[in-house]
Amino acid sequence: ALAVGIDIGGTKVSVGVVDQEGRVVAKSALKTDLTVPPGHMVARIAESVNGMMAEHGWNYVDMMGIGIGAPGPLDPKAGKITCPPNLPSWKDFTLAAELQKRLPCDIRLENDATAATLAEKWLGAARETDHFVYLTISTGIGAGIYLHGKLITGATGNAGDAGHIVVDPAAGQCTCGQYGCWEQVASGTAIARQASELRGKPVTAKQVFELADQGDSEMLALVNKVYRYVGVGCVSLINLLDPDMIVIGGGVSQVGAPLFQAVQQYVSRHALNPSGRETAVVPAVLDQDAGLIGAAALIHREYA
Ligand code: ADP
Ligand code: BMX
Ligand code: ZN
Repeated sequence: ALAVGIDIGGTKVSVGVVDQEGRVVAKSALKTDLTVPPGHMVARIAESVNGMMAEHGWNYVDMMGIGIGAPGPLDPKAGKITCPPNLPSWKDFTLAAELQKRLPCDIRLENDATAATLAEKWLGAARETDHFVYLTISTGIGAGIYLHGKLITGATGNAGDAGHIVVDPAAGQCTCGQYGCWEQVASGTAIARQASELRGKPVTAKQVFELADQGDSEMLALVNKVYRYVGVGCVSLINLLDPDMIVIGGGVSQVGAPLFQAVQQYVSRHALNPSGRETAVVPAVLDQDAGLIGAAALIHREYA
């Protein structure tokens, strides 16, 4: 049996078909275009899904459903994005209903990081643990919380919006209105913004890490500051939730070993350590597909 997974982010949308074992059997990507109304993005997404199905000779009878992971805040029951600070034009957008008009199949919606959490538990780094936090460092920062063998989604389905915990009140204002949110200082967007300010011209997050690697001292200082901020946020999550493991995915996690070493070291030094707790900080095994497989897992897996 197959399911469609749709992972909507602030930068890109991944669309794919995933089988019952979690294998991605078809996949394509779109750029998130904030200059067009969300209805246009939905049309592009539907076109991509329908194109993929036609190409493989699948029809909707073959599909158990469509799972969507999207940035929040959102209303999973109503299938609606409510007031996303990073997708301002998507305010009160009835995403599931709009997609339903074009894709005749059951649709489930959850936060993108929440969906990716399911995938890492199912097939990824957290298979063996019942207590972990999944973190995406991407356009923003999002988290999913899995404790006592259960996904924790909260009263409205929005638990884990960790990008908006404050790590430095002296830092600038976040899209949510607070000052010094985690994603305001350590997301991919924040890394690019800080570097661009320093250089007086556009610099991407990927370039920041490349320049730092080549010995650029200004970019190296920025990278180290970002690693420390990632560590600071992880320590707060560990002290609050007592997970065995923090799994990190999202575009920025592609930096790899230097990020994981720096954050692990910060966590080992600073997280409270009752009865020998040592929380591992590890990469998402499903890497850049965690969100996509997680979206499909909303259909394939029991989670609520
Ligand atoms: P989305 O937020 O749409 O889910 P991604 O998970 O790809 O998308 O995250 C996008 C962010 O990741 C952007 O800020 C981008 O600059 C950054 N990014 C992408 N590739 C890399 C890389 N190789 N190294 C560091 N940052 C990266
Ligand atoms: C933001 C928030 C979260 C989301 C996280 C990662 C918005 C639009 N979304 O903190 O709900 O999980 O970003 O989203 O404010 P991504 O687009 O970076 O993958
Ligand atoms: Zn914020």
